[in-house]
Amino acid sequence: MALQGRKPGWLLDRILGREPDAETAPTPPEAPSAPEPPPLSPASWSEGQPDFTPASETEVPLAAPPHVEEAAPETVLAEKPVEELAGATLQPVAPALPEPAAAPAAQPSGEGGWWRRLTSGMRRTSSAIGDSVTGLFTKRKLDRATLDDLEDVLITADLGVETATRITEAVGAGRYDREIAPGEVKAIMAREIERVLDPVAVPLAIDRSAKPFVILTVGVNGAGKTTTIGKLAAKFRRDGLSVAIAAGDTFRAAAIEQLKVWGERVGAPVIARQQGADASGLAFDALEESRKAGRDVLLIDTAGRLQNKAGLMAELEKIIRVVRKLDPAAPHATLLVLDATVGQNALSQVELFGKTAGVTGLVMTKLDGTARGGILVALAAKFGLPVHYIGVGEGVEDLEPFTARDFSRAIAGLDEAA
Ligand SMILES: Nc1nc2c(ncn2[C@@H]2O[C@H](COP(=O)(O)OP(=O)(O)OP(=O)(O)O)[C@@H](O)[C@H]2O)c(=O)[nH]1
Ligand SMILES: [Mg+2]
Repeated sequence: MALQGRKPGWLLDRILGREPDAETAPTPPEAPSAPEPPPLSPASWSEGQPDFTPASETEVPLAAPPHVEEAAPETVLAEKPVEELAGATLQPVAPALPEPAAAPAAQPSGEGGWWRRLTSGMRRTSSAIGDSVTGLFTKRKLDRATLDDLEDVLITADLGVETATRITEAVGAGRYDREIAPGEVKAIMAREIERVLDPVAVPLAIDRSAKPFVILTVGVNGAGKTTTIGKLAAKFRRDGLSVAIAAGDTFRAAAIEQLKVWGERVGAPVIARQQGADASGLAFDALEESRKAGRDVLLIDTAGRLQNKAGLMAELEKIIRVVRKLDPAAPHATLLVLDATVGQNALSQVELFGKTAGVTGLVMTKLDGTARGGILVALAAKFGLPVHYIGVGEGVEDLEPFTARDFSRAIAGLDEAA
């Protein structure tokens, strides 16, 4: 998978906490080719039609807006039936944006901050497997018992039975009664995992002719949808795309505010209604408005919902139905945002969101803070859905295109992307 301006192994370096060197460090993204419009003018928000002029790219911050926990949408829905709230008028984004709470600065190195959390976080996944392998295979001849232990380690690490068996068989093939170095086992493991991940490591391709290319994000509460939208909007802006964001999580006022902060920071207009408005109506208006404005991309946020709550899942279907009235091809991408820390529950999330929302691809977040990164392998083996990005921190830069090779080697506990 091609990564713009990045050498092989840079992500592995980052995941494993190594200082990026001249060979592997990511190069800064190229500036958009189109000339930058003037910065967002707060005055424009108070006029009838807000001027959604993007801010300068250099103003993109490295800290994340806060996530404010509030009542789950289900509770709010019970208080305010959606029908009563439909037809609310479109609200321009208010100019006064709350100051975000102090968030970790995105620095490529140094003490503390996200870099250290990322390192120790992803290490939990790699050492859960890598350390066990080292323990199992150091100065020991290969026999059935060792292979059974290896299989147990891999299953416990959320890789899934199928892949665990496949790896165990590959390690055992022709090596019984021989000593095998832990490094050799890890290399076989990485190779087998890469085989599983390779078909799903598919970049999210934006069709610029769609105008806008509509991306719907779905997922359970707290998975990282809103944060991922902010990170994606920043990425697209850096690629020179004109981006709008629809604040489709209309259940919580804090959710709308959170998105507005992101929009302001990344230079993307946020189309919002007041709390409690009908999400599908908002999505329709946002698409219409983005189309008129000639936007390249429209990112639609949605409220978090449990995959087994039929009423809330039906609301997602409604959003999709309604945007299709304007553009039968929309949403062009439906991204399921998955929190890696939930482990096995991710399987049911993919299954149920897949059925209801027609998920076209996955983004896995919070890989920086869990030992359960192996679940991505189980998901790839079971569903084969494209994995577009991984979230490795809360900052705007902490979203990486998913690459099978680096991820496989990190999981296997190898520290070289050779
Ligand atoms: N460490 C880490 N934190 C993340 C990542 N992505 C998101 N978060 C954090 O996870 C929390 C929830 O993120 P949100 O983006 O608000 O999640 P959401 O899915 O929009 O949540 P709801 O709107 O409640 O459904 C926030 O504190 C984010 O900063 C990630 O990749 N790594
Ligand atoms: Mg949200």
